[in-house]
Amino acid sequence: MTTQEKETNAEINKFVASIGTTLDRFISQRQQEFPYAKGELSQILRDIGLAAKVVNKAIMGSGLIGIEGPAGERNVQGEDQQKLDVVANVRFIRALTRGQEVCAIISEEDEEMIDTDNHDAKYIVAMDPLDGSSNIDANIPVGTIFSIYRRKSPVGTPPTAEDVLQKGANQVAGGYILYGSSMILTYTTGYGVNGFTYDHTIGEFILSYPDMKVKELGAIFSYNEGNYNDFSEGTKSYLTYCRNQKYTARYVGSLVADFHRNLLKGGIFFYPATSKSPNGKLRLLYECNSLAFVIEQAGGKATDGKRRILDIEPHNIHQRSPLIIGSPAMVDDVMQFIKNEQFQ
Ligand code: AHM
Ligand code: MG
Repeated sequence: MTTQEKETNAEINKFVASIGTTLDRFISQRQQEFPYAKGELSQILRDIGLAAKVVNKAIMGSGLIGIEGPAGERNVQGEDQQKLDVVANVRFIRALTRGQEVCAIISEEDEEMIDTDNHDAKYIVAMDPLDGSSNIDANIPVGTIFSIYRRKSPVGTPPTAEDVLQKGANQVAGGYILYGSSMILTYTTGYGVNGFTYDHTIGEFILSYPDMKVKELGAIFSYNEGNYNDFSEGTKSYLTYCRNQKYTARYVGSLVADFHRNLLKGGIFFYPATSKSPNGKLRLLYECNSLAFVIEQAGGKATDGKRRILDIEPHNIHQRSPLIIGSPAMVDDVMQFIKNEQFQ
């Protein structure tokens, strides 16, 4: 082969190289993991992927088209709603409703359960459509967090409170999307954790983190230092231990970003109870449970300080919970420091 022919072949090879496994193909290949599902769960994951692409586009263009900043409303938590919170909420609700496989949605942005009118659908979605949105104006990564459950009430009837108030251990899928320097979708259906990076040139999520596992012991600790004076004595002692171990402190303030980094590198994230937030700040149904399912599937642990997060029986769709989550040996260490404390 002449040098010129070799160069031509190399050029062609660049264009015919495999693009990898797309999210769609991956979901189809894993269909056999859902014995009762006839493709409905796969459709929901595809709908979430579609909404994520649309939200990503809005985030990328937000500075240009003027949708950064507050929407002038407060959500059910009494927090300022950012315009992009509203955009993300509408996009995910629309995609899930039109996909027709979800009978009810609970969202951080909506006080009540949303009945999608798809009463023949078998599934429920709990979501925080745009987590960490107070960071959006500063161009700092934000995320979406989701959990999928099977309904308890009979198919063909309107969804009920019993359908949406299920403990995290009942999840059939959980995951998150990180809108960062690239967009990443990570999810589990209870058969390991897989992460997909969005290739915007072809409009597809490509498998980039197969079968993710968190390190047994990491060296990153993540918490809001401003809350330090409110922490329990055991928590403070654990932080002293982290400093003595020369761990690295990292805190973005976007849960998805902090969680994703610690999942990849090994570490612990905690948002304990404080005097301002006596039950912690984060929401059990659409923040703690989804990430607890992911971390357990990756070999890690998640607790509220006393109980496994996934075992907590919810009584309110917007219930908050303290969260300690990450590398298993680090979660065990925290538990040693706080084990004799009165639980709030
Ligand atoms: P949000 O859902 O209203 O965005 O709030 C949740 C966010 C998390 O992403 C993050 O871990 C936490 O709030 C940060 O809280 P704080 O600013 O108190 O440290
Ligand atoms: Mg939010």
